[in-house]
Amino acid sequence: MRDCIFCKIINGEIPAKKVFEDDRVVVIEDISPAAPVHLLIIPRKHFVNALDMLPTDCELVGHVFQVAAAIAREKGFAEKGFRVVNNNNAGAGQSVFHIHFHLLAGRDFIWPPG
Ligand code: DGP
Repeated sequence: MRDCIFCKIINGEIPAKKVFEDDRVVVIEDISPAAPVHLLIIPRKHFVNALDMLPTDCELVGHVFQVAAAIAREKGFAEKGFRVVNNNNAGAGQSVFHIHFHLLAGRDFIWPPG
């Protein structure tokens, strides 16, 4: 997708600190971390957000959570706890309109989120 910052990161046109990638997702460090661990799990396929997904995309969403859990175990914060957050549209805090999932860890979190 032209002019999509995450498509450009996925394609290597814009640099980012990649921590994992496979055929379906790329995981990068967030440029503006909100926790000691703040990663973005970004599907390679461009979806604007959850409203753009179809039932045939369910497996991809499951894969995102598998990747999140694998990273949590590998980096040692699985037992302490971590959060996976997906913002949909501006009112919920979405600022980049290519679907992504925040993986946050390394501090205590409050509920409900702000
Ligand atoms: P959201 O507000 O939910 O759409 O989250 C977008 C996140 O993307 C936000 O935490 C900041 C991050 N971000 C925006 N631009 C860049 C970038 O160029 N590089 C990286 N690594 N992260 C970015």
